[in-house]
Amino acid sequence: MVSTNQHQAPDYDAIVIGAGFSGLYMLHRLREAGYSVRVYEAADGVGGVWYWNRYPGARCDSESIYYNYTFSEELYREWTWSSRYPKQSEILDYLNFVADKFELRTDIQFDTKIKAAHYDETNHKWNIETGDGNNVSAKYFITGVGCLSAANIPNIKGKDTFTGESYHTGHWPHEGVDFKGKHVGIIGTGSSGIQSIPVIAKEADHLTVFQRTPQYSTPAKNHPYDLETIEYSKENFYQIKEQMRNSPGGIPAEFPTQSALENTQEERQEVFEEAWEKGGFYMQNTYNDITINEDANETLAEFVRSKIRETVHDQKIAEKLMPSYYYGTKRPVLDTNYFETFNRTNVSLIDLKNTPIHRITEKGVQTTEEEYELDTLIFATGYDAMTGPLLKIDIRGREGVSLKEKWGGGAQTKTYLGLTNAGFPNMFMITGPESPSVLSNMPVSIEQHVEWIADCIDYLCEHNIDYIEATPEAENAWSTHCREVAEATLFTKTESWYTGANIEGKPRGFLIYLGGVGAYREKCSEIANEGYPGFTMVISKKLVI
Ligand code: N01
Repeated sequence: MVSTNQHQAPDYDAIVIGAGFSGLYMLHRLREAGYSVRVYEAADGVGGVWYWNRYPGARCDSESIYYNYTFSEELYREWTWSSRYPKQSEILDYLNFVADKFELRTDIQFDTKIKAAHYDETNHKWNIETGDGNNVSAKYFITGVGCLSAANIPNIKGKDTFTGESYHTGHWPHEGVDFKGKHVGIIGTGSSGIQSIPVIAKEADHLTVFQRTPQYSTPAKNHPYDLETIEYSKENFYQIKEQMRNSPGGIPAEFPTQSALENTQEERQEVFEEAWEKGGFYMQNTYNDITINEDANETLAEFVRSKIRETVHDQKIAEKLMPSYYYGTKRPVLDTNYFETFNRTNVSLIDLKNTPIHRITEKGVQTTEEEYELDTLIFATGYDAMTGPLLKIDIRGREGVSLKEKWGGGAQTKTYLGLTNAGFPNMFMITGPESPSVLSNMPVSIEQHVEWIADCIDYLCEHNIDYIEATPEAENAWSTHCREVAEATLFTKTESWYTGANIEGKPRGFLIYLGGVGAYREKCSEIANEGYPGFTMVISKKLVI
């Protein structure tokens, strides 16, 4: 039970959970404005998901020069990325560099999980209980817990009986894993599986890939940066920053204006080939209707399938790798030699759609057809996304109602702008459900949220406001808008972690705002500039708006 410290001033102005991209910048921004802030972090270092995701081949799919903070030109100029896509260790080095440069560690308590956060209506403060039983309070409670930090290990029968080593990609041992001479199995072919499979295959004696859904993956075409690119990005800092902030996905890109169906087959082939050659996320940016029109989508889907057929020598294996869902409606994957890996003699592919896993045994994985004996079993099985990390904490707002109850375990998740919740005064979520979050370049979305929250807190302090809280009406309207935008696309027609379908028993819902980073920023700014319509603000029980 969180202690209430009746009639006492809070210990801090703000408490932030998490020391990843979100928490670090939130701390810096509020501290610079003179607020007292305490950050709590479960790990023993900064980095958030980049602290934990140390699996072989882990890299970010956003290009390095765009995958960083832009709040400080000095910081941007001081840091130089080595290659087009940053590897996990380099991102972690970057975040450590940021923490050192802005002397952030003094206000971060590491090795500390947050167990509960309860709102105290009498004193307008949040009482926080840490995992080790300590209590602390703050006027503002801010979550920077990430969207993909609650690891999912599916409840496969017998999963605890396996006697070999087993790991989840999102909780990889710091010392690494030695695969030499080992028979390794991996369950899952999302981004984590597809990045790690080619690397593990090179080291292991044998690798067995257990695939449930084949993926459209495109080559990342990673390469070391040349001096020219680095210099260009630094010299054009402001221009790049503006492009990122106002683009649909948080990355400078020209938005296509043409439908795939307006081109002939030959013309499309040329457009797709060009995008394929560039590598990265250019495929879905080839035409303006890839994610909204089934026929347009199929042209691209078939192009990628033809690439898989070309790459994989054994056509029986290629057929098993053939994806059939709408392209892009599961998170697009970038790879380095993924399909090529299935040409190796030490790699086997098990199609779980034909022969599902029956159980995990002491020795390995038993499908309906065969038992595969393994020394090491890897779960590349993803995350309880968006709501999972928040619902792991006992967060309670007004009248003791928990976030879990309010969101109906996820089924009735509603937020205002993905930033706030009715019934949870002075609580802010960085990249919460119903914001662009995972369908954007995360640092750009994180910066926008941090800046909006900091400006909002400034406003509250300047006007002596005790608390701000979203109205149920504003929340309903925002949620409806999010749903309508999503339903006009193909995203909601595919079962994915975007819809919650990857977690047994999780209610379905599409909790990402698809209107684009630029449009979303405009909407949030408009609300701030107009004095926060959609919120109630109270000074000592006197309603101000
Ligand atoms: O997880 P996923 P991930 N039996 O959920 C399978 C970000 N990220 O960790 O598709 C058998 O995508 C599941 O199968 P299915 C990125 O946003 C970014 O790979 O549900 N299989 C799927 O194949 C990404 O999208 C980067 O049928 C089971 C896999 O496990 C997100 O994190 C790198 C199963 C899970 O794929 C998550 O990626 C890594 C079961 N019971 C991650 N349960 C970069 O930027 C699940 N699966 C590079």
